[in-house]
Amino acid sequence: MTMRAMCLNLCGIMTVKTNLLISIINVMKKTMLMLCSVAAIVSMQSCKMKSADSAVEGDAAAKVYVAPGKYDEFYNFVSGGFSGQVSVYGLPSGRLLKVIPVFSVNPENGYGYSEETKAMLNTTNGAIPWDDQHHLDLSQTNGRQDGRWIFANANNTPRVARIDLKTFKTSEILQIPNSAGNHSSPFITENTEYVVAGTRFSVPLGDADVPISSFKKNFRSTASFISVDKNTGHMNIAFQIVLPGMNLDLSHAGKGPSHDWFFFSCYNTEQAYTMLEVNASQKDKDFIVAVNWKKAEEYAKAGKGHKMPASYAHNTFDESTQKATSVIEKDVLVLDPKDCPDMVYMIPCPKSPHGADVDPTGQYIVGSGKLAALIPVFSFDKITKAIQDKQFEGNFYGIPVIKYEAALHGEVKKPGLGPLHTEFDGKGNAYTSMFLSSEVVKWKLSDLQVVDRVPTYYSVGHLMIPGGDTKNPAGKYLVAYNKITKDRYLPTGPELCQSAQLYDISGDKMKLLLDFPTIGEPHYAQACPATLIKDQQVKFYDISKNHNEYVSMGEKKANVVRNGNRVDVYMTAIRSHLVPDNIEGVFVGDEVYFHVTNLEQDWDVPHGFAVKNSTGADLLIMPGETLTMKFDANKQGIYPFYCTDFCSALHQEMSGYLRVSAKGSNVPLKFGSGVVATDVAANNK
Ligand code: RUQ
Ligand code: CUA
Repeated sequence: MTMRAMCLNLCGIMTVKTNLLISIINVMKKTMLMLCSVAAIVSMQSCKMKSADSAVEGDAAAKVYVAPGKYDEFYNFVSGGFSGQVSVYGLPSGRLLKVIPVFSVNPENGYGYSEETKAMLNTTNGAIPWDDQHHLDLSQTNGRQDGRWIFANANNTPRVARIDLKTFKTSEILQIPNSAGNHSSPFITENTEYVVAGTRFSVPLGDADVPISSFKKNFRSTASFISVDKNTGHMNIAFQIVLPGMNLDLSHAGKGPSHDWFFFSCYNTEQAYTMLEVNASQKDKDFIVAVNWKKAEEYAKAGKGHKMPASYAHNTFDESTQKATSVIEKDVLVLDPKDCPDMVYMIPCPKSPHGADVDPTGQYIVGSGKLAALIPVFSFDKITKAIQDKQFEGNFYGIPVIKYEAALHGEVKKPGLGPLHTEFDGKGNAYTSMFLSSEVVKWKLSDLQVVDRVPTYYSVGHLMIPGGDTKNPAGKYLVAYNKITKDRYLPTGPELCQSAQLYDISGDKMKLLLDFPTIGEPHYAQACPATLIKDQQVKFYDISKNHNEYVSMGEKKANVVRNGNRVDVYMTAIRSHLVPDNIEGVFVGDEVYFHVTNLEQDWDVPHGFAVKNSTGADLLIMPGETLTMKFDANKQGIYPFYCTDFCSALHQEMSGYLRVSAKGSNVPLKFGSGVVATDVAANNK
């Protein structure tokens, strides 16, 4: 495609692809008077983009080449957006290593289907098989990544998950009450003291039934602070701060000097509840909400909050019983800024800010106003001083509003269009994604001058530098996560892939190295040196510590037990057979529970398990683990079952038969295998 054709196409996409773009441009037209025609500038900027080929230099291939058998330098954890999962890539190769099921069921391994994992997806509205997963944050100690856990948010049905990086499994999911659209989440404090969860959609507290038009009076946003147990990682909502009705968008914790603070961006301070694309873009400035969580902690301890009845699910996976349980929590401690002076301040921020990002020193807070023509950078020292000197310009529902100029370090002028997110390299540079002008812009924190810009293909959302939101970024690479790929990949029907782009940021100029497609829609991501994680992996579960109530400790323990119309099959799997492999005496109307224990004690020897016509999903059982599939015997017949994971040369032989007979027939309950010949009577003695 010629350069010109590509630009025309791209400009076409920018006008046709989403209404969002058009409405953003419309709002910008109104607000950015100095730009004679924003649309023209968008197309100008787009057309300035180099073609893909010329943007890649000759040595790019060598820089991303990881030789066969060699490891990548970084793990890259990428949010799945509407896939509800988290995917793991190696950097710099961009190779997909794993998809971790978090908020969506995963038939591949039975997550959300097996009896052991079903409870992970429980909510106060029953089991929910899906969510919209946007942001991730790796646990930290002293502001540095510690490789223990990664936290993930669910937007739609507000939840926060903790994934254990020893097993790459979801260990805990906590639902958030008094919230909707859990978007400014799951950002963490420097020592993982807290994970936050802020509402994007304000709602009435306590699920009250009120007219939508009573938004101003009845709707509230909340910022929940979830404490994380230092040793176990166990989460609990420590307190929830009630804020005015508006949309909390994103957040980041302070660090170093700003350690005690959390910064949330918000939009819709107009408090619109209809036609937000117009009505929530009226004001020139919204806010960065600065929350002193240390103070909040003290107020909570001093009894300044009140316990409010609430109902939310708290799901944990117990490694020893290998089973998830779901508990419904009954209340939440609520703090109102009215009763807690000096806990919350508002900082005016142009215009409908999206990202709220804190630099590695903890001194600078960057608000990315997606409709603003500049990037405001606030200084923590100045914020502190402004609070001391009471340099306020009024209040918002009683919360003091600091004067913009008093908090401002300075503005990055003409950075590009549609700033969304900022990360840092630890060398004094910031990198901001520009959604509308499709580029990454590098600027200096000291003098706020733009020093470099590179195109993205296309419409970058989040960007990420390994450790780029911590005290010590690795700073070698930057990854842009793009919303639109258009002509970059082989077409795949109406939906084209979304993708990540890897840039080398080790020199003065950013260099594009690699494109790689992603699972679902990528939003925020995290990356850390592989050395932090790779040597702590659980290789298999010690079978002697398997306390699953349906474990079979060896083939001799295999069994089939009937209780009314429930039939429990205690089954074992080891290369290359299942015990028992013949089961008879099951009748139409029975509920059969296959409890399959993988007896292997070796790394990377899972066995799979599937039954013909099962309406559930595959089980993928790790060595030393027990998983359970419920099978409804609906129709008479012979049902083969087999191992689905090619585990040995005799994998194809790893199979068996279940016989389902008509109700009322007199087929005795019987099971066995060529390895262990037994029957129910012998086994139950
Ligand atoms: S948001 S770009 Cu959750 Cu910025 Cu995705
Ligand atoms: Cu076990 Cu194939």
